[in-house]
Amino acid sequence: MLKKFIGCLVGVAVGDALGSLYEGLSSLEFKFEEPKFLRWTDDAHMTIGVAESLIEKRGFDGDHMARTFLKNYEDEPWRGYAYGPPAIFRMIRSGVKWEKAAKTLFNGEGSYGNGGAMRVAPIGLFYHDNPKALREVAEAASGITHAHELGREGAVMQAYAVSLALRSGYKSELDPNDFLDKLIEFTENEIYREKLEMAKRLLDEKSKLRIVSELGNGIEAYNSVPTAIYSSLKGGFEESVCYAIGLGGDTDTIGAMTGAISGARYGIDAIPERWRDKLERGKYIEKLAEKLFFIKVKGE
Ligand code: R7I
Ligand code: MG
Ligand code: MG
Repeated sequence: MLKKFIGCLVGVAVGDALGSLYEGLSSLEFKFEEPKFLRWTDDAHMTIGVAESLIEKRGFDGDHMARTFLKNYEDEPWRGYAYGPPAIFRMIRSGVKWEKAAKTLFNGEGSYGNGGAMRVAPIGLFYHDNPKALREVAEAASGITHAHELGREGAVMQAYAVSLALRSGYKSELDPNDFLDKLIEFTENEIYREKLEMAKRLLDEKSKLRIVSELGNGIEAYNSVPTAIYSSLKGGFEESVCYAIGLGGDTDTIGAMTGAISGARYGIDAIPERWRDKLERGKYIEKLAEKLFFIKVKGE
């Protein structure tokens, strides 16, 4: 279990860093090259914020998590944040309540970008044994920046996928059909249900273009979370993350979310050493995963 916690958070950072080298390419242009150094972006940066806040507060505290995001962003604003989160951080900095800020974006509907889902892995780990709490906390934590139902549901689906992957091989192996069925059962949104049902039908599909056209590879949560869930079924850690990045589009985020699920499924030993050795702040990320594990599982 400890190795799976560590694999999950390191998986986010490795997937993000590898994917960030190919952002915006189409799946046809992809040719993988070994990087010299793995520097991650906002996806891992915000995942670190979620983990730091869960650890410090021994669970979810929205006000504290919002302030942690703000602090991390102000320390390193150059990490490739999109439009929404920095706009919200500025509002919070100027005194707007964190519960209100996200609802003012995109004509008052809130964002359906994948920023809530890309950072949710620590919540999937921490609430892995309580699906009801997992849903509530994933919704509330993504709601700090992503108020739109499709943004929040993307975070719930990604967190639940992480929790299922974490529990696999512990009580049972992970069967792809069964894994997707559990996610379909858990979702409360028709768009995610349809995408996950499509993912089931495409389990043996060879064409990446078909996967991109049916599941998507974009910045919207519903065009990237089902794609990452699907990609995590494409082999071991390395195969699934390379598959995800090879789809093109929002590669850092789809890579990060695939890395979270596959890392939770296979554990840290399955992540190639040549990537772990080059990972920016790798030891710190491992330490966060350990702390999360000891608080959760050992009550320390
Ligand atoms: O979701 P978010 O944090 O972006 C995450 C992405 C990842 O790929 C990261 O790696 C990083 O590169 O950014 O940021 P948001 O600004 O909330 O959402 C992303 C984009 O989705 C927005 O800038 C919009 O283009 C689009 N978007 C919407 N467009 C119209 N209406 C999100 N919500 C809406 C909407 O309601
Ligand atoms: Mg990014
Ligand atoms: Mg991205």
